[in-house]
Amino acid sequence: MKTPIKFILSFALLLLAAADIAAQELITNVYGRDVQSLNGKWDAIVDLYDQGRKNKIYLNRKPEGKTDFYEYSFDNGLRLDVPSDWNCQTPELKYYEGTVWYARRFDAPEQTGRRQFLYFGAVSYRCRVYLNGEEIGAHEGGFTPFEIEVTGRLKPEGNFLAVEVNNTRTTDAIPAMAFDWWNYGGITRDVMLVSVPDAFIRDYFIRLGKDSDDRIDADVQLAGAAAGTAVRIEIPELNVDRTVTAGATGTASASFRVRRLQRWSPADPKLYRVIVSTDRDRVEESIGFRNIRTEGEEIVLNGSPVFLKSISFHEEIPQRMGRAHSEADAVMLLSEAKALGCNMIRLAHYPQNEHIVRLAEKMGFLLWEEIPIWQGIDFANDPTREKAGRMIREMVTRDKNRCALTFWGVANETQPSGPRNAFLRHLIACCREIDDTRLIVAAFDLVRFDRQRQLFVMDDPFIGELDVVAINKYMGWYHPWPLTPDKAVWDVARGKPLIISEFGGEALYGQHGPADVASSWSEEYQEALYRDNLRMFENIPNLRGVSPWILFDFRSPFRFHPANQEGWNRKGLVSDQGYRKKAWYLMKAYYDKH
Ligand code: GCB
Repeated sequence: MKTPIKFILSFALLLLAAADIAAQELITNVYGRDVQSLNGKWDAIVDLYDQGRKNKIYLNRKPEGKTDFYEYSFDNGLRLDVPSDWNCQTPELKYYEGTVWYARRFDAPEQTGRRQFLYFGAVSYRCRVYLNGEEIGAHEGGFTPFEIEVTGRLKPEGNFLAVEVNNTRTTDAIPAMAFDWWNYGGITRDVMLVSVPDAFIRDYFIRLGKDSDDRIDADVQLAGAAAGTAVRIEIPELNVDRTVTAGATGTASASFRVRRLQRWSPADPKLYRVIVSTDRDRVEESIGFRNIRTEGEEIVLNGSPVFLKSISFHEEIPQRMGRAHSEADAVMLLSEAKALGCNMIRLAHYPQNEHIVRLAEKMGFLLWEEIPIWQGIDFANDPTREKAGRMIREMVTRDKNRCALTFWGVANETQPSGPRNAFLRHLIACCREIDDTRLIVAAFDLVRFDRQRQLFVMDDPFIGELDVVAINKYMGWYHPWPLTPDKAVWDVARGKPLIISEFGGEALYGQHGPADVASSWSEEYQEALYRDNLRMFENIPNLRGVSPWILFDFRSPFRFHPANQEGWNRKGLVSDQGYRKKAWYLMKAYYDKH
């Protein structure tokens, strides 16, 4: 027993050190750049005992002399789709947690005066990247993008790219050892070779000024460009055509008033064509403009209070038992949320792919995005805190131009403690450093029933640090009702807006039984539970949104019940096969009324 544990730990430590060499800066809007897709079939080797690195299989050697041989080859073996998880691709890998090597060849016609970056939308959970036999970078965190510059390292033909992917759960990871979703491993999002001019537009943040309905603030960051470079910002439909000059650090900023701005909202998700250019580079995309703020207990969108009709889903296509990764997958998930009558999605419990975020914005969903600070995180561990900070910065950097993004979520169900508070404060600071326009939220589960006062209350002082407080509360499922739902009054986070960020219970689609017996796992029980909770919500004075848990049944390894769960969390309003349960109709009616 001793050796494998020691081995796993030292491997984890090595990977941790490797995480530091990951490229931290991201090129904004890679989908709007000159890219070569590296998606498709990759060769793969399953490396159960982590021997591949020691044996340098990333060199991809072939025997030359008569006495040569190598105990590996990427040719004629396992082939895996990229992007995708490995679990859904072969039965042998369904439960696999460990290392898989991915490799492919690609050509990269020579380009002069340009820089090239390998872009990975996400690799779950950690990886090292090798190009033409050399290690060029590493990354930790399964849900955020990273890039590695490869300028000068590419050959016109036959580049060999190998990625060592590992999804072993460790106590210092985020998420950590146990979490209520499937630990999919693999290169789960798009891979691209991005080409930009040697002086290029690395980043920009263009948004409606905080508390203004007609001032646009724009910050542009150039790379490799001389001070004094002119940066042009155009929004043709608003007659905006501004030129500003970059300073010594390559930063150019402008604030300007616009007239007759049509602000983005769920009812009218208006996006404008925005062009940022220099004499050397040009990027174009669609950006929307809106205001979001809180005012006492209200959440105010474009000057009017809004009630959030939200739903959560995992980045998973249940019918395929695999990670969602394509635009078509995004259409499937978001259409079902639209059908329910939602105006918001809580992307659970980690940043989901850009196809989902961008399509959600076009379809008119407000978004809550969070990193997987999900129970069991080692808050006292400094490297874990640094890691979480990097992760949340990668999330905010990627999505800061999406006006649909309303909430940065910093935690889900954490217990008060000094280290927890310091950790979460660090995350809030990381968000605000990049973007101080969004609302900061965290979901708590500490609400308890105070028998003396006959009220639901919460004691966590951390709520003082948040713009909006969110509560996960499973009345009728994990918590028996202490009184009838119509008498359940809440006194939680008064003075701030409150969202019920999770509630619900399990039901097996097609199973019918008594509405008052939880163990019937029936649609009737789930429906009654929803009815009771919706009744209780009427007694939460500062309630400004609800987000049932969850849209679809989802895969979860610790849902052991052989008949009713079979490895699925059955709290979905829609079954794994896409059928709506009774509670779906109740929720739909509630949303139609609000
Ligand atoms: C929670 C978690 C969520 C779980 C859910 C459940 O409180 O935030 O990730 O899936 O409960 O079904 O137990």
